[in-house]
Amino acid sequence: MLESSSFSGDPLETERRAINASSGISVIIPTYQEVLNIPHILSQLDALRRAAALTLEVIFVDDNSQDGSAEAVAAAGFDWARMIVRTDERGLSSAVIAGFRAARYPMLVCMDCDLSHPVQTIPLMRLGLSAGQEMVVGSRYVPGGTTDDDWGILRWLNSVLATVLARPLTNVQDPMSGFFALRKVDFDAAHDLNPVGYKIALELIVKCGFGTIAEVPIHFSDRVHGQSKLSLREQLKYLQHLRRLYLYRFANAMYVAQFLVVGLSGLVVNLVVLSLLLALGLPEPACLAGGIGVSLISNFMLNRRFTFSYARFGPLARQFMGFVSASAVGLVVNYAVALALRDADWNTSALSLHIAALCGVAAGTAFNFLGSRYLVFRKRHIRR
Ligand SMILES: Nc1nc2c(ncn2[C@@H]2O[C@H](COP(=O)(O)OP(=O)(O)O)[C@@H](O)[C@H]2O)c(=O)[nH]1
Ligand SMILES: [Mg+2]
Repeated sequence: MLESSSFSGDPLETERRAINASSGISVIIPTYQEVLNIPHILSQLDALRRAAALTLEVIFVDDNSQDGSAEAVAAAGFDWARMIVRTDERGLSSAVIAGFRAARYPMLVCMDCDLSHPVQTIPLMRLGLSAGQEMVVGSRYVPGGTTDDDWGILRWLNSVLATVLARPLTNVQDPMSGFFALRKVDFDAAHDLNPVGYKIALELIVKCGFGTIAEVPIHFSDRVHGQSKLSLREQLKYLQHLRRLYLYRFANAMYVAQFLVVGLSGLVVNLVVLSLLLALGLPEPACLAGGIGVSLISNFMLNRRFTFSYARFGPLARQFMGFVSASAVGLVVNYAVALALRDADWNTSALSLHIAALCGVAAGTAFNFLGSRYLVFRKRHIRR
């Protein structure tokens, strides 16, 4: 699973990034109400530290659990283990980021406190980084990786679905893993980290732009003590997180895709309103105008709220006038392109007018999109 690669170029840069068999390791463990697990994970790490002669620090980042966790770390009496207790912030990803910032060694490891991640894998992760990998992920889904047997079908489906949705962002088989290692220098250089959500590995994979990521198989054990904090709410937040990462990675393609989906919804709104007004017995021209008017408004609102959500605090009236103008010009472009193509000297066939109309729609939509993206909802208009 480990593919070796080496860094080229600047020798200073190579030295800065070097990880070797004696590099110190900072293990970051986010915790919330894990008092029962803390003594166990510390004794596992202590055994590993002695057996593999590791230079190691362990930083628990706890969100004020007030269940005796801080006392449990102190009672263990290890000078290489400490706990940061946060009272001003909550959340798994932001806890990991805080721990990574506080770390003092060149190699960072993140793991759960619930004993589901095998500590013996840590030296292998260091080997991966020293061989030139930029990140090493402890993976359940590469050959040799396993989970405890009692995963129900729902839990399994949930995990597979979450992983499949992340596939366009990364080839890593288990980007949902909470067990991974990377260099401190790479973490320090990462921009725009968004500390929302549960999937900090995926966030780092996308935002650090890693080219070489290795996966080492792990056996993932179910937690024995305490409860999982992965709630339905966190899982819904994951969809939001994914949308942000897609926007980050594929910005313009995402704007186009969302704009087209909104356009299709406008088509449905238009036809529904048209039918309703007809059923109310209004004259046909009024029904047509009603359908167009309501779909224009719904398209505007949806584009403002979702497609170009960065602009949702901008001036509403001005944006609406701009959107109506861009749509009107789009209509003219649509009509002009369709007419021009119809008049062009093709070998006339029955379909040609339809094809001309479709090309008109495509040109009008493209025009609408560009007008919306770069004029109506342009970024520099935003004032929060
Ligand atoms: N600091 C902090 N740690 C958290 C929070 N939520 C979960 N954790 C810790 O993050 C790790 C992963 O959470 P866990 O409940 O095991 O999630 P699961 O493995 O997906 O079931 C555990 O060590 C938790 O104690 C949080 O809000 N703040
Ligand atoms: Mg866990």
